[in-house]
Amino acid sequence: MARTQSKGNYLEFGKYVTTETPIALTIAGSDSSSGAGLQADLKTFTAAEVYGLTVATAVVAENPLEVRLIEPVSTVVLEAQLDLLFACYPIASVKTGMLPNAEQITVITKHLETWKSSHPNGNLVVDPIIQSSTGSPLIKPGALTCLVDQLLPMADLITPNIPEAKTLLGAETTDPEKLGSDLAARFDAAALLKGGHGSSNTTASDLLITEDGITCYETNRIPGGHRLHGTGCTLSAAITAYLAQGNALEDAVAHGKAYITNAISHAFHWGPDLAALGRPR
Ligand code: PXL
Repeated sequence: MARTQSKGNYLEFGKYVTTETPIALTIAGSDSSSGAGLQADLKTFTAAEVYGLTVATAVVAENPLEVRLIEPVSTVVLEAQLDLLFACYPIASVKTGMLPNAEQITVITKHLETWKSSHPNGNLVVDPIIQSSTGSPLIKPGALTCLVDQLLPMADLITPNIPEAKTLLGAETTDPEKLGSDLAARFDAAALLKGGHGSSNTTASDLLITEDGITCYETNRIPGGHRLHGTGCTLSAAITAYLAQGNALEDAVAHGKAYITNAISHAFHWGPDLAALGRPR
């Protein structure tokens, strides 16, 4: 039967977006295969019942086997998206993902400074994406200093994996506790060291370092989970959404960890050559 009266916009599964629905923004690249990037973020926001906004930084033509082509958007296109969204939505949380070059980082930092000055309780989650899981660089090497000098000092939460943390700090150590503490101290932010690509075969642990101490979030490693791309983006997006819902950081990370663990256990699985698609049986 046709619906005659609309109460608002559909979020998902018949739930309506109301004026109470928290709003989160992702500033990220478009992943054509939707495992990572702004598609992963938007799906995650929606699943967490947060209204998601997207600012695209680049179009990435990829599938789980390869990144074929990356086209960053111009700063004019970037700025228009940021202007329009910040002008009319009460954004509770912002997540940044793939930021391909220094010019973009400067524009984004300027907009986030203005947003933060009018939203002192707003949460900024910076996921410092450096390369795809297939090894393609997603940020120009020269732009890393810009990320470190301009954007990271504004972050409330930084969510690197171990290689990203090492690069940002120019560190040799792979000790997650040391990397997390050094990042938190350097940028006066909380740091979540994502261990999804870590060395243990049996557990997947993420370490949250805040000024209150260290919390370890550990789950059993799901076989094949390390072969999925976008798990890091999805975890950071889930935390961003749960922060927008008003959760304290420790709770947002715990809910985010539960979300990604469930998502991995229901994801497509790949054959040994990464060619065969199929659902886990
Ligand atoms: O998973 C990292 C990542 C982030 N953002 C975009 C990507 C990828 C991986 O390929 O394409 C847009």
